[in-house]
Amino acid sequence: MKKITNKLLIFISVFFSIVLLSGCSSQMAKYNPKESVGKQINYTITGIEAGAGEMATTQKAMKAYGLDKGNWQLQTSSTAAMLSTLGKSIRYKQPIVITGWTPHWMFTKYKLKFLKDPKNIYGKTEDINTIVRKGLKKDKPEAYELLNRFHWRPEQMSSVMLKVNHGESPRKAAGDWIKQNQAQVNSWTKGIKHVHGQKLKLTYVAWDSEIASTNVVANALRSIGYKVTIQAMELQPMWTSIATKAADGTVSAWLPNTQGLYYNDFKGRFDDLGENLHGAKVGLAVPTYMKNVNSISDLK
Ligand code: PBE
Repeated sequence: MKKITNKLLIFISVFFSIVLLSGCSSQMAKYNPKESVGKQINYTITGIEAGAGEMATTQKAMKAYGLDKGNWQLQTSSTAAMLSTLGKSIRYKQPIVITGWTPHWMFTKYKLKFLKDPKNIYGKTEDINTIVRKGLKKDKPEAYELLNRFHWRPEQMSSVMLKVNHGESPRKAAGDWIKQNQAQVNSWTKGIKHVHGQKLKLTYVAWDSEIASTNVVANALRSIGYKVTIQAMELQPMWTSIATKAADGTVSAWLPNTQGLYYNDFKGRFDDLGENLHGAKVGLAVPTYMKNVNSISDLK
C-alpha cells in the first residue's frame, strides 16, 4: 500500500511540474519588433557575477543612458546562468539583453550583436593585461621575463576556449595549443634560464577566456622548470592576491575600462606588464533577430 501511495505521489508531482513548466515557457513571448523592448523583458538586463568589471561598467552605462530613471535593472547572476538563459531565449526567439564580451564562444555559437554605445562607456576595444606582484622581478626574474613576453591573439585564445567548451580539459587544450604554436611559445621562453622546481602561483577568475590564458601561460612556465599552481577566485580577491603578494601574477586584467576600478584601487601595489592580448570587447549584446534594437539608446 505504502509503495503505491509513493508512486502515485511521484506521478502527481511530475505531472504538475510538467504542466507548470510548459505553462511558463509559453508565457514568454517571441521578440516583437513593434513593441517596446523594455516592456517585453521586464526592463531587465541579464548580467553576470556581482564583482565582474563589466557589471560596474553596465551600472555606469545605465546612468549615462538614463535607464536607471526608467525602471531598468541589472540582474546579478553568474556567467553560467546568463549563458543558459541566453541559450533558452535564442531557442524560442525571445528577447533578451545580456552583458556580453569577446573573445568568448557565445559569439561563435549564437548570432549576437553588440549594442552601439555612442557615449563610449564601455570603450572601443579592451586589452587583457598581465599584472604581477611587487618584487617578482627581483625574486623570480625568469618568471617575470616570460610573463612579460607572453602575448597572443584573440583568435588563438578562442581556439583554446572552444576546445574546453567541447569538453577537453583546460590543461590538455593548453598543451595541444602550445604544441601547435611552438615557434610563438619559443619566443616567450627563448634564452631564459631553466629554474629547477621553483614555485609560482597564478590567480584568475574562472571565465572561459581566463581559463584558456592561465593554462597556456602556466604550461609555458612549467616548460622552463616552474612548479606552477593556478587558483581560481572572484575578481576582487584576485586583485587583492597580487597586491598583498599572496600570488605572483595574473594574466586576467581586462583594461582600461572593465577592471579600471580595481586597477585604480590597487595602484602602486602591483607591476603592470602591459597587454598580453589586444582586441577584446565588452558591452551589452542581443541576438541579431532583435532587429529594432541596435544601440543602448534604443532601450529607453
Ligand atoms: N568579463 C570577462 C570579465 C573579464 C572577462 C568581461 C566578464 C569582467 O571583468 O567583467
